[in-house]
Amino acid sequence: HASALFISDLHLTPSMPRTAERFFEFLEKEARTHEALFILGDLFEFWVGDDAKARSPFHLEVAQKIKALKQQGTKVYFMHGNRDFLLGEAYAQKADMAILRDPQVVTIAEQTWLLTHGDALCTADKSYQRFRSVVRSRFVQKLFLMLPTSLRVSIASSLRSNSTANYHRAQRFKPEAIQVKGDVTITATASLVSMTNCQRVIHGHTHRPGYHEESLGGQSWQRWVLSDWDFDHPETVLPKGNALSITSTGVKVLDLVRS
Ligand code: OKV
Ligand code: MN
Repeated sequence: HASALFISDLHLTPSMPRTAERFFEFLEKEARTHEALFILGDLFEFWVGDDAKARSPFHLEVAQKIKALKQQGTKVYFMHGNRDFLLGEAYAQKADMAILRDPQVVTIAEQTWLLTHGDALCTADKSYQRFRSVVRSRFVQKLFLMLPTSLRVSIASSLRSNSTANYHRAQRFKPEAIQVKGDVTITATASLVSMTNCQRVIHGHTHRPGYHEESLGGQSWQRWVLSDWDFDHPETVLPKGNALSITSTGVKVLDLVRS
């Protein structure tokens, strides 16, 4: 592609209508001017199977709006995040988007870019990586999808409330400098860079938007981190959300709050 946009971590749910509205506006404005849109995971806050969402008007609307962008000429790619990893071909077809493997190397404006959601790089968080290897195993996913929808929904909500409680316990009283468990590690990034031979990395997941020039051993790379989106809680958190734009003229971060 000659130009592309990258976003991640919108965490869409029907209970966050303003974030969804900003996404729809983004699809009609910013995304239209690029050849491709890459959604690098956690488009949705949770996902327990395409069948469970088939009758939800919210998820149908999101699919229709993404499909409309494709019909305007922008290709849409989706990579799974740690929350919506069960999003399957049925929903992807409704939205007319192609599912990408994590990691994936793509060529944009004559340069190669390494795309990943980012959770697999958070190797300091051993308990998360244990959880990940269980729920992302093919076999476990197959079994989970055989359960009745109502049971899947209740397993999911108890896992989520558990994880929120653990998070708050772990983060309590800790200065920001030592909250490192939730960030990607240099060693995991270095091994991905060397495995793929690609020195420009784009990911989300950590909710720590930024740009980093890093190196380890003889290797160096550049790393762009996408922001999470939140336009629903203006009283407690400032609205946030960004997109990375790559065109023949360069790389630009679009602040979706100020535009
Ligand atoms: C996604 C996360 C909930 C983190 C469960 C097997 C199991 C799949 C699942 C259930 C949960 C996804 C699919 C969700 C991510 C959480 C809590 C923390 C840190 C099984 C296969 F357990 F039964 F074996 N799930 N959902 N978390 O609600 O979307 O990523 S989820
Ligand atoms: Mn994530």
